[in-house]
Amino acid sequence: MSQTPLNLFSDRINPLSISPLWERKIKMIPGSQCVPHVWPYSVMRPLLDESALLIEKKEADRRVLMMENPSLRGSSFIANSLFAGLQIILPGEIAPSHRHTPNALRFVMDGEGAYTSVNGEKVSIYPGDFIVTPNWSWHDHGNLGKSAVVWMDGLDTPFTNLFGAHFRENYPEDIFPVTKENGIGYALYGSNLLPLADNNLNDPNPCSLLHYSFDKTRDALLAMSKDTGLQIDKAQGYKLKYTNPLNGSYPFKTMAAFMQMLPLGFRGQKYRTTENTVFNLAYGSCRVYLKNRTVDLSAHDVMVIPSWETYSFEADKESMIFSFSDRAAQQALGFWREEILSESNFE
Ligand code: GTQ
Ligand code: FE2
Repeated sequence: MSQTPLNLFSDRINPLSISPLWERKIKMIPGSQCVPHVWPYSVMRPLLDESALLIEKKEADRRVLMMENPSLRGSSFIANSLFAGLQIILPGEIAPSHRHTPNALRFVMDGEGAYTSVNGEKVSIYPGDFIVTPNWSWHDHGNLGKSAVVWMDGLDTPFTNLFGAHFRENYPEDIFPVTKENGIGYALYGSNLLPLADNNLNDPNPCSLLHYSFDKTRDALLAMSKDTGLQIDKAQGYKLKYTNPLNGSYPFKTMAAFMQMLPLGFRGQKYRTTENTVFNLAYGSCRVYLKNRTVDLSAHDVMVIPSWETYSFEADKESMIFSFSDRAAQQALGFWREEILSESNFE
């Protein structure tokens, strides 16, 4: 480069940790360095079974295979704003109680007999269920059944780490005392009813709706698909968001969660959004058209679609897809956008 006065100036300020805006290299367009990626269950499950033999019972809480975006190797993250891992827990095992500042969600994929306990409320969980673990709440998990249980963990760890606010601590015992009536959260908050006096507000460990059962979610989606008055979303099919029954907001300040149903033969339109999304196919099978390729998803496959990547769905069987994203944070901050790109699918 020729030594113009401007170049000489840049060279001089560079050692002072100063850069001129007129030379800035950051992206000022939507999208990130992350790429869409799929982790097939046919690959993940044998690896999880193998990890169960390698990682001891008392370390069961660390038996997670993290799905890292190919462009974020070493970061633990599946997208710039999200963490996702698959966890396996064997019959008789417990994952010791702890708490952390990241919020966590679980989506149960396979196996029966597991429970999770959040701030002293124990809930039995079944495939297709969605579970909320609010930040800083004590939680432990266990498997009282006869088969291995696999679920997906979704966390907003990139947010706590961005702010330098990641705290984690272990409870002095393996299990946090169960102090609440079994199923209290569901009974109180899961039936379009709310307690008149919200004593919860003064409770350091308030109870709330922690568990959204697949039975109800599926029934809602099937009813939605049969009601001719309800319009199908041209890109996403029939789609429901999980909400906090206290105020209808997303279950977390950062993360939103959804379940969608693609009817048999559905051909979705090309779509893109700024939200980073992790999908997990609950049942059925579908095809996803990406920019330069297509991927086929079957049950329990995980797919990440990072911000502003164009995709469309096509269903060769009736399918239900769970997903979580950073939409809650993006909408709260005024960043969120979406776009339907055309009337036609990728060919
Ligand atoms: O099971 O509580 O995948 O704390 C990452 C961090 C799972 C858990 C993860 C966690 C957990
Ligand atoms: Fe945890």
